[in-house]
Amino acid sequence: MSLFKQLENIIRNNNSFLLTTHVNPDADAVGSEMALYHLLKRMGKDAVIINHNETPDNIQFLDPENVIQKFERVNPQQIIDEVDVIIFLDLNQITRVASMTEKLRSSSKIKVVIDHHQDAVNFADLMITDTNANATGEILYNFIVQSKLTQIDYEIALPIYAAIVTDTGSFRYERMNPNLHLIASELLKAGIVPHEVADKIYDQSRLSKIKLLGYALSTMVLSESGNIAYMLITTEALENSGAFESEVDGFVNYCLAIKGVKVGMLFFELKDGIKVSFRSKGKIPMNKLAAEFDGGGHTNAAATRLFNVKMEDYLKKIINKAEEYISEYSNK
Ligand SMILES: [Mn+2]
Repeated sequence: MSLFKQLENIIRNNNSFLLTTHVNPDADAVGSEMALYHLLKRMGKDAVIINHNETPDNIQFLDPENVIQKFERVNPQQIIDEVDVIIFLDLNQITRVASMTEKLRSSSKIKVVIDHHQDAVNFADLMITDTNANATGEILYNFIVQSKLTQIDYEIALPIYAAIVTDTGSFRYERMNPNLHLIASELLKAGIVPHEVADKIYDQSRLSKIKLLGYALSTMVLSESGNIAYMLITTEALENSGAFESEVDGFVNYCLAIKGVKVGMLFFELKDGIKVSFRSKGKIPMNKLAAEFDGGGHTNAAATRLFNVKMEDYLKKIINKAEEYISEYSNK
């Protein structure tokens, strides 16, 4: 039986669902949750969404009725005990749910993963992991169309469109394919207005974030080879700017805007360790580079979070490792 058919059966044969996604949720994470939530509600099912984090301001429009709840504010054990199925979206390792990991791991409820990242760890009863998909929202679109469980109307098109736009860097990353533009076309026919969505997601920044971006850009360094550009944000710089930690997402992409640069990195110092974001052009596998330092992700975008370490102990190590990956994979 196909994976979609198995998912359809799980949905049809059960009544209550808990949806969740990864730490620091993006528009693909929240959009996928909301699209599936609407589908389940229309089928008369009970559905709750619980995330480790609050939804970022710029994608709150995907959840206008505030159905997404924050883990630390609810009684998670009670909710987990009451549902039939737990569906994990846009993640393929259970630890990505952060504070919710142990409670969800120890639950004996039916578990489903719908995701598009590489290096999946099988922890669910049904793993729908398609690394060719540009976004988890794209997988859900195909599932809804094929299963015919509901219509792709504006309410469902909006979160799916937001998911696809952000996970493709506005339709320009490497995995883009003709079919995704056909999907986008269908979403536009359902009433999506691209400039309105783009304005909400990208052009509602706070001044403090843009100022911090300015600072981050001013720290940018090119490695000796010219292959790597990286930026550094210290906790002090973050505090001085008044920006939020989550607002740093996406800064790393500016590293790739420099001619000749193949790998971009952002070193972000946090109170209890560091976060490193990796971006690459071509086939240089950032997921593998990140995995050398306990992280993961996609070929062209990955990240790691290291606790209780100092930036200066890792900066050189990570840059050297990145140079090795560049020489190994550049001509592949
Ligand atoms: Mn995604």
